[in-house]
Amino acid sequence: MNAPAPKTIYLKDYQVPDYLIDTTDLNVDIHDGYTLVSCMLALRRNPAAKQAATELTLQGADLELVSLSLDGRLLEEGDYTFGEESLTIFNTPETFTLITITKIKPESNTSLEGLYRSRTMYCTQCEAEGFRKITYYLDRPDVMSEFTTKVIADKKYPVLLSNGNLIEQGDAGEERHYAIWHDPFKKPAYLFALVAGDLAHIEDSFSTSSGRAVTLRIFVEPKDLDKCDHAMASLKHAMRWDEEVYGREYDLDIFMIVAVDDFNMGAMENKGLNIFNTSCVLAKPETTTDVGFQRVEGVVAHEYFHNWSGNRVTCRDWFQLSLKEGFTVYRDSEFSADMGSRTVKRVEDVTLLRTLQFAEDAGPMAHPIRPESYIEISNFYTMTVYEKGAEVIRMLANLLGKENFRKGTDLYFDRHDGQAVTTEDFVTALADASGRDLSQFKRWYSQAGTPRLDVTDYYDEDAQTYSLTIKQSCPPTPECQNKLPFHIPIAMGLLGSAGDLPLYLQGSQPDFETSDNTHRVLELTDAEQTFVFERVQEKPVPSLLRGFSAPVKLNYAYSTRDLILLMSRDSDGFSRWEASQQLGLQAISAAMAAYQQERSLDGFSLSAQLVDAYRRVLQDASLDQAMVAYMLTLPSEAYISELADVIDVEAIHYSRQAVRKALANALADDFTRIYQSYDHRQPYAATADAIATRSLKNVALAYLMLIHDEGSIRACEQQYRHGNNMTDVMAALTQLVNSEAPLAQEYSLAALADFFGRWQHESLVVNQWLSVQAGCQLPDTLSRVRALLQHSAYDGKNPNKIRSLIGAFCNGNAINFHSGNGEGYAFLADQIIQLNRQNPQIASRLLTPLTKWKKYDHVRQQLMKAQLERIRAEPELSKDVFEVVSKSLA
Ligand code: B3K
Ligand code: ZN
Repeated sequence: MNAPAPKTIYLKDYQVPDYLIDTTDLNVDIHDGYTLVSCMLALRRNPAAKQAATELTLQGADLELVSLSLDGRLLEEGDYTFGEESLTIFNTPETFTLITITKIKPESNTSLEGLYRSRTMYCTQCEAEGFRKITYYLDRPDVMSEFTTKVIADKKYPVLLSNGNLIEQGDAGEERHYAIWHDPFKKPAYLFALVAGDLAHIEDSFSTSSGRAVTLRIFVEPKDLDKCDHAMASLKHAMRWDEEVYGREYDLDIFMIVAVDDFNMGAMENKGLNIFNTSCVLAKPETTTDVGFQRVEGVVAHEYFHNWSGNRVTCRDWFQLSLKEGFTVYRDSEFSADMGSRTVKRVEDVTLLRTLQFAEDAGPMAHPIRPESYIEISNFYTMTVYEKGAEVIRMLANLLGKENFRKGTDLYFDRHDGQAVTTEDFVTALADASGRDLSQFKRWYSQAGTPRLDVTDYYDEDAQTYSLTIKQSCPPTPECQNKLPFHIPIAMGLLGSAGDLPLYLQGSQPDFETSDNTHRVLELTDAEQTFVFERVQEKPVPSLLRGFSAPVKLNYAYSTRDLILLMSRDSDGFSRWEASQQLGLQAISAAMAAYQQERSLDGFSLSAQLVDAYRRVLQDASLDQAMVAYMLTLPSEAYISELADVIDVEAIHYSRQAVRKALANALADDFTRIYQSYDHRQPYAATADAIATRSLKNVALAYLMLIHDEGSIRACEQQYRHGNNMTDVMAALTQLVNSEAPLAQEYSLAALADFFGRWQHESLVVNQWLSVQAGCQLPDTLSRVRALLQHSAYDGKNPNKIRSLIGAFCNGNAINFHSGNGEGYAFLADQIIQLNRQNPQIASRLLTPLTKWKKYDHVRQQLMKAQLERIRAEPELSKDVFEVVSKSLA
């Protein structure tokens, strides 16, 4: 008989907890092979509960109960009962003390949730529901308690950490010791953390704006001590920024980060003790790319910012996840924009959103940023909750303006400090502080799907008016067929032949006081609205959705000439980039049409006006080099696929390649000039400027490598061999690995062997080596991936290795993963079946590319579906995998 389908949890069923836990006293006694957890809870009936409860149900999973006592009385059979993942105690009084002793086995915990062992250390991951794997508890975010934690372990683990401040430490018998930590701030169990290990640390200090001294420590394995400086600098920048921009100060005497090699995601914001994936904390130029440096800065800031947006004010239930995640992503994104280039950061965020989040919104797992239901909450740490959630906050910030948004967040933090609240509470605080009516805006929280804007225009030469008619619609999603209109801010301007035109919008005042009146935000609230501009002396080209002011798809029939004007003249940097992407798409579409008609793409060429326009970008000294690099980078295969109704894998791949080759040939001189003027001996710096110049130079190299001339291939090999930083080394290696030219192939084999020989002891560098091979676009990559699974460098239990090899192949290598015979799909299903029991979260994440099966041709659909069905038929499917597979097949 099949096991019953796992239960769905609904937002509408939310009820306050029956009991509250005032204090939690934990005693975690770590031994080789097992850990004893004694947990003393001071419980009290919740005055807000509808009825006075007389029993208490605690959550617990994979625990061995050793003993249970209530107010000093040992409980016996009959006093309590076990549920599937719970323990219910009968006849519970108004207030009482409960002591549970449980035994757990961190060494055999492969799910990496709860307390587990990673290499030589013990560490925890409790969000969302991992604390129940440590002890029986009211494991829900609206139960906030004051924690005191005693950690006891052998002295071979000299570092013993938990949340809050250290209040005592000492010996605990032969070769053992203890440390007691107390966290004065009430918190939900998901923010609990504990670490025991042989760790080294760097230390610094920070003086808060009110003059309090905070000790900052980053703990790592001793071999990694030379890779912590960037994270420390980022942390201090983030602490200062949060004071300046949000008025938020840090609140404990110490802030700690611990780097762990086996970690399911990037990092975790546990109160005062952030635990990080090594990939998001360690960085040095020789081992880490520019993207890696930026990721460390962003993630360190993100986790730090959670101290207010997430910890001091937390979520009432997991449906409110975007309350803390969307807001915190918005905060970290603005921080990164302030640290580097605002336009560049915007382009990067939008690129991510429009490929991965838009695809999620159009697939079987689509959900609003505040979902209505889930089977496994781990499946809802999604691009939608995080990235679209951040876009929703960005729209609010822009609608309110800087001052009112700050008033709103101040009110939110003051009003709800120490509470577990809802997204509704957040919007209410913003509305109250600004006086704005945000009731229609709230639909962004409850309606899934990417709205589409269809824009038409009309220029009346006689009346000198220009009308923009904007229609909004939103495709149906699994849980909602008919959407009500959204409140959509559309930032815009009008371009004439000499640049931006002044805007005289009918019915509203021109703004010459705070601006030059060439930019404004239209607020679309109806299904269709017309905006009329007066005193327009020539037919303008509309610049729409500047800065990507809303997470929507915009359709306006731009001509190539319009786009070239926008790309070269728009005052908004984002719009210039967007125009470059539209132009790229037009060229790729032309190539796709030829490919689909079985015409050869050899010698495919581009119009002279397009080539000239790109050349002007390359020669425009006023532009940020990073923007030039992005404008010269064609839309990715993933983005083109997202836009397609039916994804034609080969047509997309070969057409994009053909356009790239055409650009390479047409602009070879400019690319050569850029490449050769770069001084490879300059010392590495992770500044925005240095990153920008490097990225443009490496874009130039990538184009030059498509020409297959010996000079470029040799230059690439030289860059691999002599590059003084990992960005340049990886850029060169990637080009060698992906080039069809025989000489490059020869170099690539030598370089791959050399690279591994040089870096085999640096796990994070080996991950890059795995990824570059898994991402190889040439034939036969799957065999190489299979061989790498057996390589000593691979570890099938380590999420970073799994992502670097299997993830990189299945998500970043469409032409090979989607190979027509379906072997890529079968390969992925094999991996998921194997991971299902070992690490359900990772297994479920890996499923994503198969869930998109409906977007492919009939043959691929059948092949993908067959693999999903094969997974579904597996016995003992985890809730995580079950939910994604069953929704995909529904
Ligand atoms: N809050 C954590 C994510 C936890 C994921 C649990 N499956 C990291 C972050 O978003 O900051
Ligand atoms: Zn977060």
